[in-house]
Amino acid sequence: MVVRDSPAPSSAPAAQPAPQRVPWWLAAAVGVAAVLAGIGAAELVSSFIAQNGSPILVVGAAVIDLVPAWLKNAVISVFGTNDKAVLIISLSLVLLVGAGAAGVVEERRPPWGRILIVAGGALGVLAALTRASASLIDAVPSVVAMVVAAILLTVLIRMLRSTLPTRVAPNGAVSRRRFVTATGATAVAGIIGIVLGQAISAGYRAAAAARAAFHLPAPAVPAPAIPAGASFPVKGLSPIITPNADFYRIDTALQIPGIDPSTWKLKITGMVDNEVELTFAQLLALPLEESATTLTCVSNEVGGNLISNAVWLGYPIRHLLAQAKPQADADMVLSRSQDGWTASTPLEALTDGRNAILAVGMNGQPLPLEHGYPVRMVVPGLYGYVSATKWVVELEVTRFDKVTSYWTDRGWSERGPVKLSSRIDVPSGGATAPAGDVVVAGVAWSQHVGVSRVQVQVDGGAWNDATLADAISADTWRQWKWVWPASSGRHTLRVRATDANGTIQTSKVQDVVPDGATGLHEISVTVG
Ligand SMILES: Nc1nc2c(c(=O)[nH]1)N[C@H]1C(S)=C(S)[C@@H](COP(=O)(O)O)O[C@H]1N2
Ligand SMILES: [Mo]
Repeated sequence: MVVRDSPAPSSAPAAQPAPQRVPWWLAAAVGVAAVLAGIGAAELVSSFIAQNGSPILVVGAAVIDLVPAWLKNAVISVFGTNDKAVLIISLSLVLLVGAGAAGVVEERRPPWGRILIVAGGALGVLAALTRASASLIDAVPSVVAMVVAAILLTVLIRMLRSTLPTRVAPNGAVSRRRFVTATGATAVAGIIGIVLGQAISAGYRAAAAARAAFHLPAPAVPAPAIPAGASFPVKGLSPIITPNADFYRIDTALQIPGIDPSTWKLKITGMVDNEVELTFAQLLALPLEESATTLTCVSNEVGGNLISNAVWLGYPIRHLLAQAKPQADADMVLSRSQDGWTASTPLEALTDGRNAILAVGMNGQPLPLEHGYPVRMVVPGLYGYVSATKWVVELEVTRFDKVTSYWTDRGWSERGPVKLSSRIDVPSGGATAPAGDVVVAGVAWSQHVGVSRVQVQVDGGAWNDATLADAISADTWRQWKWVWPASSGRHTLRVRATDANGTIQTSKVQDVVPDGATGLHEISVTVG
């Protein structure tokens, strides 16, 4: 067999330009522009929904945690208090070099540039999720950065290739100018996003720093010890005190208000003889009291989890109102938060001796930012929308027939006393259990009235009395449990509570609108 060279093409295209390569620095510029845009998008997203998830800051924080002590000390001894700036600049350089590399690699060997970007995004996700008290949402900005950067990288590299001359388009399918404009615009948009995102989050970050440096004063009146018998050791049962990180959160704040406690003030205005003004320092100097109160959202469905219990530290609002001297015909207090949200609370609920407080502490911690730092209201017995104003800055004493509040303007009831209710926590709905004794347990509440009895019903049969855990007070929920001699098959469990006045929880089903849901919580369990 004879091996020969392939024959020369008989008719070589005459005007075929020599194949050209894209200059590496243009591909690198695309990488940088795409990554800047990704980070810009992420910083914007972070400033609205996940302030603790800014990719720059989470990666920076992770690096601080990871660098060995000797290196940290060396940096501090050379750069002093500029160490954070050195860190951010070094990280930015690494990021830009990596971004440039991603551009070059994507142009030469797609999809490896995109893979590099995904790997970078994964590092951001990892850094975000391994922070202390991280939540899943903190990963969102890094995912946004990764997706935006990968898409723009693909698009811009394709555009860059199309600027090369071909036989059909000797000057390239896309003009150089269009490519340069697109890449430049991408980079500029990214930089604007980063600057804007940082600016929007600045207040939040300052408040977070102030909170971190703040030590709660000791209570003048400590909460009575939680009775040992207030908790049943049942797995899956809601803990009697909800840890701050698990406490439900409801508000209209697109961005958590970042309040500087040194400029915070509470004003008591409106139908009062004496307007009162109180600074944070003045509030902290008052004899603060601790009390456990269970907060509930009016939007809590039967069996829902928009309810949590905490030990709050604060100052009774009735004392401040006594100083302000409400006029005789006033019947409501319109509390206003720093971001303009309002709640209308019956004046009586703030003066009748219950533990209605201006809270500064939650379970031994300063109020978390999302729960109202530096100061919020906590009023036992009323749903949050008419009482629990977070980031509170003003109490306007007024009348129900003169003004309305944020949610009452939107179809919710003027009055919002918490309704007697109960919930089954274990077994969880749809669970399977072995036949025999099955522990059924949950919580029941009727804040400011108290719960006196809880009963469980199987398949519509007789009501069985559950054992009640000790009450902390009438203002908190109460655990209950019942041992169910379960037989094989599919069963329905229902729970109902009775309040301290002897009123039995109604089985009548009502939606959450306009003043809270009613009905009995029911689950089905397969025993077998
Ligand atoms: N400033 C402000 N305070 C607010 C709200 C709000 O939207 N803005 N929502 C209220 C509602 S509806 C409830 S149920 C409680 C929830 O408090 P939490 O998020 O600390 O659980 O806060 C109340 N305080
Ligand atoms: Mo609520």
